[in-house]
Amino acid sequence: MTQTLSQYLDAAKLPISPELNRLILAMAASCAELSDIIGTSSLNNLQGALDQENVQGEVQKKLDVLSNELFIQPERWHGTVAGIASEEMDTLIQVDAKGDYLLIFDPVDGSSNLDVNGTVGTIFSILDAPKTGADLTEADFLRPGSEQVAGGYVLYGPETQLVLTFGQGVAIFGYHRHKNDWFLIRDQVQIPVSTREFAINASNHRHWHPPVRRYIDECLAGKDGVRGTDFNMRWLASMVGDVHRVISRGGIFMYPSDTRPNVSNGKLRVLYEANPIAFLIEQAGGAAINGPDRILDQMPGKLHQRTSVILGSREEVERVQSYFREA
Ligand code: AHM
Ligand code: MG
Repeated sequence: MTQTLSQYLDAAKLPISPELNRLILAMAASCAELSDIIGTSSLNNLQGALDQENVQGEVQKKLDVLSNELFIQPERWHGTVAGIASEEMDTLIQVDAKGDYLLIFDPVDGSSNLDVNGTVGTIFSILDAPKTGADLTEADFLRPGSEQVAGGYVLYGPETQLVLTFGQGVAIFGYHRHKNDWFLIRDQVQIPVSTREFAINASNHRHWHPPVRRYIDECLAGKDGVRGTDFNMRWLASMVGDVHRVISRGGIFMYPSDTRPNVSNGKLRVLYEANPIAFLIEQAGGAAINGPDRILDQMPGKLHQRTSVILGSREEVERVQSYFREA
């Protein structure tokens, strides 16, 4: 077998502190635990919804809550984490005043897939904690995605994989259950610059803004339209799954804002989903925008802020961006 995650993190080329190294290993170990829980969830009666909603008014699944409880256990982080913000919690929690980092996550993304045994994932983002010694506030988490020190996701698919960046390229690791360890699968992953594959929830077509409609209609017209070539479509309703396909073989993924009142700022969240995924996509040579602008330049206004998301193979993302700028 190739390099383990731990060996990869120890390699001198990475600009990471011993604390960040420990934090990433703790995150990988926590996700391996969650992978086992998800992998036996029907057998253990952990499928289905709870009779409660999260702060964003979304019905919570049993596994949304259980996974969140798993990740917020302070002893997991060995003193490396000062505070946590999660998609499943109303507000931040303080963990360890001496911790160097802020940890932000969506514990189970794509949780509508749980009941059909479809792909889900954990998405995480890491920021430097403020060094003031004062209690953390929401404002400490409200920083542009370009300031992330690490970002990644774990995909619970046929194989459990960790996709990780520290701002020096993207590496993919596979979890080997019997060896209880993570092994490097690919390093310096690059997304093909061009693609003929798009991912969007097409049932929202009538709600889309004109630049999105123009782009997708041109793809659908295929050989007979202005693009002069046929496109393929995929949609898993699991951002991690759809993004993993884009990272693996190229493509464009879109969850744009639209005219529905609850999607006027998009559906996906800046801190838990858009920022870490945009960080990975850019590090793999792709592009990630909210329409006219780069996702990583956005200054979030609140913890649960949403954003429009368009990302993937550079040529297609730039084409959509030009449609937004023309509009
Ligand atoms: P979640 O964090 O509540 O699971 O919502 C995010 C998910 C993404 O994984 C996915 O891309 C999107 O919601 C699917 O939404 P839709 O059901 O509208 O197609
Ligand atoms: Mg999510």
